[in-house]
Amino acid sequence: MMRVMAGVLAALISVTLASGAVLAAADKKPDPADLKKHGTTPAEKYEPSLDVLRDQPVEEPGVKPGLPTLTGDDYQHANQIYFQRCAGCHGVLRKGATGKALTTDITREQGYEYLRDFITYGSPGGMPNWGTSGDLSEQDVDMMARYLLIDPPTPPEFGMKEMREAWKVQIAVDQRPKKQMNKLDLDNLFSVTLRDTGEIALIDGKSKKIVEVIKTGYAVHISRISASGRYLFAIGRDAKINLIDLWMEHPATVAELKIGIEARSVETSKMKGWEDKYAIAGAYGPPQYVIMDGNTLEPLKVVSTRVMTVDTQEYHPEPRVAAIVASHYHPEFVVNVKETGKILLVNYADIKNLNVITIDAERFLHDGGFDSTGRYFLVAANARDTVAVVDTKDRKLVALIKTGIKPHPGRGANFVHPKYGPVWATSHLGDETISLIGTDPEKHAENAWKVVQTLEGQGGGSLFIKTHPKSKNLYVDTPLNPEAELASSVAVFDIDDLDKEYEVLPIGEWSGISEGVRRVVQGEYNKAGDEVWFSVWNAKNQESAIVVVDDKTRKLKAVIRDPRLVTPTGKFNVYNTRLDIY
Ligand code: DHE
Repeated sequence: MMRVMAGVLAALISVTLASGAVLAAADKKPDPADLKKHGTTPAEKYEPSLDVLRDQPVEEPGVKPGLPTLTGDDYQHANQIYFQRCAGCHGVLRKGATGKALTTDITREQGYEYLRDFITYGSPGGMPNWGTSGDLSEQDVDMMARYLLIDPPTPPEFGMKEMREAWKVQIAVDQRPKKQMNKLDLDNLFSVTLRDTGEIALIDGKSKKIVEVIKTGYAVHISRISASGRYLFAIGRDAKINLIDLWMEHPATVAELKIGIEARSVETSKMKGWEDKYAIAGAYGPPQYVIMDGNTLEPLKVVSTRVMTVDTQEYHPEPRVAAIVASHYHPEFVVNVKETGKILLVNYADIKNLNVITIDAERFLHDGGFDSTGRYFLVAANARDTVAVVDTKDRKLVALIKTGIKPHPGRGANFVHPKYGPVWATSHLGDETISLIGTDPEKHAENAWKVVQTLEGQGGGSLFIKTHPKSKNLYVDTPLNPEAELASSVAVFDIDDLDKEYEVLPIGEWSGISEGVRRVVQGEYNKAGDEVWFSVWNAKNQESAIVVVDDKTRKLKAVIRDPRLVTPTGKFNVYNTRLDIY
């Protein structure tokens, strides 16, 4: 998109802001205390970026007296910046999420200068300093301040009609193999997201060779495996799901569906008797989840998540669907709705008469996983520094537990603490701590659903924590830490002696790659639980790698370097993912 030159812009503003309410309010200035440079911390930066909605063309607003005019490329460009940088916190409709509401009744009251200064300098409340950090140019800041004075465009809907048009079955069920046609050790296969090429790589756990690279949606977020281990589901940010049949001689996509415009989560039915029957995916936009046939992806039911929030009980127009897991106790999916703070137990036994239990938890639910028994689901309400616990057997909320700042567990890590018994752990984006939460209400009732110990790791900016039932190590990554050394290494704790200082593994250095920040992200175990794999995640035009660590010795075991390994992020071992082992 073309950017407008500064001089032209200045002229435009003076014309368009020449009269009316906007100018009258423009002398209202932010508190001087707010006008200092605030750090753009990893926790502040880690917000949804609506990269796909960003690229949807939007209708230009008409010219209104007293309001700025943004037309053509400028308007589309401002809209793109908004969806990429701002909508994650302030909402697509600008009605607020973790950030404040920016509807025009508010912004016009604040006025152009106030908005411009706020965007430039940020605020102690968590608004990044987009201008002084250099992330947005002066022209961009100016354009955004004017954009916020104009009514927001309405994001597109994506209903059953659009889904059915997008649905493709490349290979019908009766044309697919009746048994596994390849010699792959499927249980020890890893599905690796190649984020910036819109692909996944299937890597053999033993030889560590890429056996297949498969085209997918844009920037796949996660892969999940059907209960039988045959089908792999990958969901792109563009809400496109690929159903991949691992039994084919060369595993490939057998069906595709797009369930919305932006999405992050997909899961398949795991209850005994319902294996592989259904799949579900949740969208960030439009706010909805979709139940599909597990073998063909045929969309069967679309359900909106637009309801009241748990706290103020006000209507939320765009609550995004975050993590989804499949219950092992009932034919149910556990659907976590971010902005409303509600956890939905969606029963798939009778899709026509859909039974949904709504559990009030806490707002801004994001990611989480089961405890070691598979009964309790623990999920981070990250902007509220809380972990919510749901009993998927008795179908109710068990606890809301305060943790460190902005917990981000991935699926979390389960192990037996030498003193407190079974615990589930999360690291944090906003501080260096690791919270260990007791998970055994039967034999360790006094410790259950409490933070029993807090460890100190390398620093904030952690995304994922990992161990394995056979391991004595607890690995904590810090890929979003601003210090390059911390971003490219992991801390390992000894589970038998958690008071001992952690050891630092310089994974980035071990990769042998010298260029780039070499962010080390998301440990994932092999099936045997004796190796842990880390992504060394560089920019698209730089080399990336996967580093394999010998879990017993904590020494380097192998480095996977391959020109096809572009921006590897998440890795999903078939066996561990399908059985929820983490
Ligand atoms: Fe993720 C899990 C959303 C940024 C890699 N991420 C999840 C889940 C959600 C989510 C809702 C849980 C899915 C589930 O369990 O069903 N992620 C978001 C965002 O909204 C956010 C903050 C910004 C965005 O616009 O997407 C975001 N995520 C990232 C990244 O920057 C990462 C590191 C690289 C990338 O792909 O963009 C990233 N997210 C991952 C991974 C998982 C994940 C690898 C699964 C981890 C696991 O072990 O289960």
